[in-house]
Amino acid sequence: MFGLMDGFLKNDSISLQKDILDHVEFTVARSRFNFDDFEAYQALAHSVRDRLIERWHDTHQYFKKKDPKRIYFLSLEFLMGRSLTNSVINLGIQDQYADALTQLGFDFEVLAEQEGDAALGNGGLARLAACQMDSLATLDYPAWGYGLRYQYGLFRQIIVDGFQHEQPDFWLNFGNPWEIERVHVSYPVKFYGTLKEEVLNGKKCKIWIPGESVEAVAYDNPIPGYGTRNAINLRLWAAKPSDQYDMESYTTGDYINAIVSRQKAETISNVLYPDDRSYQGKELRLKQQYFFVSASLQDIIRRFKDLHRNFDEFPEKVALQINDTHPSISIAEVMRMLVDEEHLDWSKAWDIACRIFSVTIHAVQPEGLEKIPVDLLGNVLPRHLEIIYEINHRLMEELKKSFGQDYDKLSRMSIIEEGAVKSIRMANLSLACCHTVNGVSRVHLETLKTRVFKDFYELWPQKFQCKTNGVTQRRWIVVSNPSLCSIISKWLGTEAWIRNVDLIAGLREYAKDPDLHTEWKNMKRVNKMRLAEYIETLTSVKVSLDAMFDVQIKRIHEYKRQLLNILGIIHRYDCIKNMDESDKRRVVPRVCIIGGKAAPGYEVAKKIIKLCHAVADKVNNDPDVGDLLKVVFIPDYNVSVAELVIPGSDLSQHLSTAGHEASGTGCMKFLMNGCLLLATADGSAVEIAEEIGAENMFLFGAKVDEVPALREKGTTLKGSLQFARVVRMVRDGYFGFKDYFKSLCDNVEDGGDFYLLGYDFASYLEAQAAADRAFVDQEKWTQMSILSTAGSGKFSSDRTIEEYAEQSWGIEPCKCPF
Ligand code: 26Q
Repeated sequence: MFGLMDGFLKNDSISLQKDILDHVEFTVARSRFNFDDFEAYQALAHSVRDRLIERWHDTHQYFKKKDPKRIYFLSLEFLMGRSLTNSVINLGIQDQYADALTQLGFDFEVLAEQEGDAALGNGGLARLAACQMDSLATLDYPAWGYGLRYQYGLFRQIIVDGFQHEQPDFWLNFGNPWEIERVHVSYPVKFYGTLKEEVLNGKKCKIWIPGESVEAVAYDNPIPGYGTRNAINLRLWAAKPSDQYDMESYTTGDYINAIVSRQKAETISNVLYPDDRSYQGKELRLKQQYFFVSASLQDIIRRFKDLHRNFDEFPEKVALQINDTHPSISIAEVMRMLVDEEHLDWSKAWDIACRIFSVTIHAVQPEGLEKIPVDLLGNVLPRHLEIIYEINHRLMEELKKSFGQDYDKLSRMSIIEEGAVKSIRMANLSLACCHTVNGVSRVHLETLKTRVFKDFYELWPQKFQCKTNGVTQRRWIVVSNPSLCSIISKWLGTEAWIRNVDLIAGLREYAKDPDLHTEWKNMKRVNKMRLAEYIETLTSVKVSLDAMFDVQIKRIHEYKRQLLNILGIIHRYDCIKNMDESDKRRVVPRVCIIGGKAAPGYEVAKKIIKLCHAVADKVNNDPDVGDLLKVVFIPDYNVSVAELVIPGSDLSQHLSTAGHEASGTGCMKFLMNGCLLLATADGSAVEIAEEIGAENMFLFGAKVDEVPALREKGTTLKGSLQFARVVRMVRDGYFGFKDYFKSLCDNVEDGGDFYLLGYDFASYLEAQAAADRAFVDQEKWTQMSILSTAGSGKFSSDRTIEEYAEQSWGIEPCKCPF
């Protein structure tokens, strides 16, 4: 057992140097006298990986010994970004590594830039999963993450002539030092086939005879906690051809075709689906969902059976969290495993399923909830379809007891949706089974209760819980804004806030302190300088550091209203054009930064990106405007771009039409970094206003409960004259591409303006004007900025995870003692 107690590897800077050089020579296979930055990064990453593995082994051995109830977090997406800096910080050996590298003639930060992003997710939901893994590890919870190891992550966005193009993300091409391939941890996953009726122990039952088997191979990704030795596991499954399958084809001599068809198995984990609801009902998507769910559940049940025989104990040892309805086929799979394989009674199995599952919904609109056509499910997973029918039959019987013959209600609550395409409502399946249904902000939960799942809420009010999202301060302050991190620790006199973020409220006391103001402004300026350099390298636009850096970075979507932002920019431009020189002197200079990806099939979103470029072209090249206004589109927005942009922002925009953003988590990252928010009263912004005081942000626009009535009024609602004027400029071809932009203009005028841009425009401009006025008074601005950071404590994923642990999962920390 040598090394177990103290850790086998040494962490002083001399040992680290030796270790890095060994990895250069033996892992990367380069001469230790001649290697470049990328090779140095690889060697460094392997040296960090060794240390991660050490803790991860200890943690899992300890979990095994203690056998606590574990939480299994199932998600089709994890947006981890880069791992290097985060790992060395969480391991607590950042300074030692920095020293070791300096002595080898390298710079830690330069090497960190060599790493590509792990982008196995689309946006909010996926980054939330990553933040929650960090919190689970840091808070010592016995947790596992399960997902898919896509070979291609989210597409790379390139911009050609202002238009978005998509390119594949070959993220594994140069190897991935952060994962451990586990060829011996693999499970067969079955698809297709037929059902056969048989009599077993005098009972009629259905036997599934699958038609295809694909092997799921585990890739483990250690997730280190901060300030603890615990490192938990994110297990991602890759599809490999199964050896059990198709031996027949070899013996029949069709060797070449047999090999080719084997290779097809791998397509299951090939590519991440971009978030586009029009992809619903696709066979490959369903196969991805079932593939990772089936492998994960086999793994979980195997682990349970290592120590237990009786499934009565299962709910005491296992909690399953499903991240949106994407993994909800797991409910049918648990039933299949318990009934068909473990031979439990249906009612016993259902009781177990109801005690282990909880779900978090991230959608607001009923249209955002997944449906799977019955024909598709029946073909790919015939036994699961039958199980879902049985669950539904029993649900309907139960509902009849409460609602009698109210067939409208019964059909709304049914798991089966009748209609042109008969479908399975995955959300209703989740609601029928899960003991807890979580919303991601207070307003979101309210919408779920009163609109989306009204019937279910009336029946089972106790299931509905609010778990307002949070993000991890480790990634979003400590890793991405080290200067702010030092300032906070210095003024609080402790680093304890990194694990206990409530302490950050202590900064309020110094919100007016001139010395803190000086340090705060310097920090912001240095971060802005870094961002300005990045902007210039990428777009050749030079920006002034005295300007307000005004940022909107997130997925491009109509409801997020990047178009409102651009129309606001056009208004600002129009005003500047009509000013004389003395008026111009009073203008607060702005750099308007927009970034984000549009789903490849989402035409409107792609037009918005083009409009942004068209406006930027005009504005940035207009000598009348100069430094008063610059417009920048940052291409290929991802986690590491966010880490650079957020610390360098003054103002950030969150413009969703009220009632459309379930929570929003970007705003929390800006808040922590002391950027002021300009936002609608939507999602988590409502709770942010409560924490920091509405007077410290710029709120505008229609409220959640006003929106339906405003929509009723439809086209009779006209926007202001100012709105008409800016839309007219686009219509008239002031920015070119007149025909191409016509439909964007139609949507917000004749088309009914579903997202209420016209209605909110005047109030938006007022909020923008208020931001300008505040920026002029730099002392006031800095004070608001400090109060934003100081009020961000609630929005840590540590708080969210503690709420989940106590209120949904019933788990306790399990801290590795050595
Ligand atoms: C669905 C079907 C087929 C293919 C893809 C999808 C798909 C994929 C991803 C549908 C939705 C998503 C992602 C949704 C998402 O990110 N939602 C966001 O979740 C955040 C975390 O809770 C919230 O803060 C955001 O408000 C919410 O939009």
